Amino acid sequence: MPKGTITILGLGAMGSAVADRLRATGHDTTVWNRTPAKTAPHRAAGSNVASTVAEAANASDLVLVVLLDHASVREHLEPVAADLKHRVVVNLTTTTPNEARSTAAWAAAHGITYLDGAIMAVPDMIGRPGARLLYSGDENAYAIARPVLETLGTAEYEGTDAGLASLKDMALLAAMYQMFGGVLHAIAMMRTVGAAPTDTARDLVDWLGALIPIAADFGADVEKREYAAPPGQSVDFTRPALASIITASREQGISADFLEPVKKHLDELAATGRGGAEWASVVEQLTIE
Ligand code: FVH
Repeated sequence: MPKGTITILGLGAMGSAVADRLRATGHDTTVWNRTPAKTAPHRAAGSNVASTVAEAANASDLVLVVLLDHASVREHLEPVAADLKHRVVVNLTTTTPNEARSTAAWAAAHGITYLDGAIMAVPDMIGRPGARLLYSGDENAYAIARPVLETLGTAEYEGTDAGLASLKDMALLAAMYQMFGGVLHAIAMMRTVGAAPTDTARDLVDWLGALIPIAADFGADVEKREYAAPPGQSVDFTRPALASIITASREQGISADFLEPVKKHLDELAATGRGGAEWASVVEQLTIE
């Protein structure tokens, strides 16, 4: 458990939620933000305010970084590498796996104990049930920081490869954006006949909620690479269904841009003699050689 104050670099929506939670759980905090005005409510609530990144780094054995992106992290950490030496840095900023690995390598070269993090939550969820945070990188850093990190939400350690937390974050977000893209497509279709988006949204919550457990079946089939249909729906069954949805979308004046890539992959499977396989076998099309 780190002694003394905990430093938070970055007081945007997420950094502020992290600082609020740490204070609420009895931690002494030191904060820094590029735009100093954002530190005022934190000072009023009891945080120490550092006027430079170096001052913030030197205040604590544990430094949490909650900046916008990889570039802003490196821009602000590199000049203070010497100040961060022997400290634990947990980077909660969203980055790609390779950016995380690059920062981990940079940190290791400067004697900094580095853990990469990914936040599967919005700011309001921090410290509440449902907040899930993923970590990967230095095991020792995780062991030291864990009691503090567990106050933010469920903490899950993914492994020593610093890119793993980010990879899972990106994979789950990829699924989320595709799903919500589909939600918006459905709302757009129904709006063409005057259906209230809120009504369509209600239908979608029921529909998608009932179907989402099928993801577990897909996972099991892909794990075994067994794509028997039935019980799964075949490529040959799914292609015309998707073709009809694309046609219906266009007839309503709605672009099929979100749907066409899936149809393209199914067409390719059918064209190469794999139309009888379960359509989850499309996963094998996604690996770029
Ligand atoms: N908010 C959310 O729902 C998501 C949930 C999942 C994880 N993300 C990631 O968390 C990182 C921080 O996001 P945020 O919500 O705090 O973002 P903002 O409110 O926009 O605040 C951004 C902070 O970063 C500072 N900043 C931006 N560019 C720079 C820079 N070049 N140098 C120094 N600081 C920079 C910004 O400072 P300022 O504009 O107030 O001066 C804010 O402190 C992020 O990776 C999300 O993907 C949140």
